[in-house]
Amino acid sequence: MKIQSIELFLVRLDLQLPFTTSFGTYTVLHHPFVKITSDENITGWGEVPTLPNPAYKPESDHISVWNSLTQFVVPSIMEHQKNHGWFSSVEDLIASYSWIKGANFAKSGVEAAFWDILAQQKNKPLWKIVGGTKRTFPVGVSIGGKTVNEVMNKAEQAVKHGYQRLKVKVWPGFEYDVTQAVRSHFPAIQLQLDANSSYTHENWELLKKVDIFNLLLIEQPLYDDDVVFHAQISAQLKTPICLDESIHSLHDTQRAHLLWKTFADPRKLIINIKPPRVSGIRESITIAQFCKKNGIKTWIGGMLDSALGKLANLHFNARDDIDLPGDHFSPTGSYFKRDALEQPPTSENGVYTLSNSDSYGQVVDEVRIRSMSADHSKFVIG
Ligand code: OSB
Ligand code: MG
Repeated sequence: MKIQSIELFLVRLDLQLPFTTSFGTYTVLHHPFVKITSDENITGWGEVPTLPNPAYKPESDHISVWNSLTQFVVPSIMEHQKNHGWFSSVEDLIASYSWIKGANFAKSGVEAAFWDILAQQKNKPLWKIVGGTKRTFPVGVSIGGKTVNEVMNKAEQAVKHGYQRLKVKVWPGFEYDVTQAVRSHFPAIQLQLDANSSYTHENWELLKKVDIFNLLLIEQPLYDDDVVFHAQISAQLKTPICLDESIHSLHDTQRAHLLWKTFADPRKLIINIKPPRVSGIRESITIAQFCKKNGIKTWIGGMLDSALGKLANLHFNARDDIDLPGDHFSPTGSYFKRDALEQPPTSENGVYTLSNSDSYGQVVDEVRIRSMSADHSKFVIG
């Protein structure tokens, strides 16, 4: 594929309801969108689901991602295009910027746009291009509320919409009452918790109190850069531990597997694969394959993505090495007052069915994206 131009848009997204995690409450997000135009005049789009600050992880905020894209990632791609004339594959694209350490979120945006073009060139839905086989699968929702009441309201809405899996945000001191309330109202629901790295050596044992609630998993209780201590505490909990923040690559996944084999039990390790956190779809495929081979369960987590990012994740979910329900949307539908696509993907009773149309299954309306953008940059070859 020959790349003619790469454009970046900084899309403003206003949340319908505030979203609270252990690291703060969000009301407005700015997501970098990448548009690649090929020499056949096919345009591919990718979203980077950033947060307003790096409280979740380093380089997950839109300011870092915009810098990485404009200063390093996009210039490296343009340089390769000038020197080599084309890109023979996704691997070739990745090789053009692999010298850059980190910047996974930024890299994932250009990779997503590239996959979108590949799917359009082949007139196939994205899920077939990324190796998917199942068109229909259950999805869940993530609930971030400041109080037990707020969480219960969102949980009730979600269950009314037919969702069968809930993920609830917790932090030290806000774990027992909220989990007990959700579990006693919905005894049969698939329930998981996400601590977003808010517990320490001093207080993680608070989680032993929620170990009795028949949970699917507890996500990232300890430090965002840790794998070792997570393996250590896994041996003392019945509930599987799921890693989010601390997994950036296949190598991190392999390290986690080795540690769980040594200190705990690999059946109690789950990986939340977020393509943007691991630099894109290509690395996500490798991780999913490794996990399947080694008995580690996986699922596709969201990052308050707009409809475009959610669609990318849903297409990836078609792979048979993805085991658990992924994050769909807010309990009531799109997270945003105005979404980046006209038709945010909806699920029927908590079950999603992928489209058979080309690529994402929906054409990106550039006029809409431009009208929602706070910034725009264009890079052209030649
Ligand atoms: O840890 O999974 C997380 C949102 C922002 C940052 C981190 C996380 C989340 C979510 C939202 O849980 C899930 C979703 O998009 O549906
Ligand atoms: Mg998480």
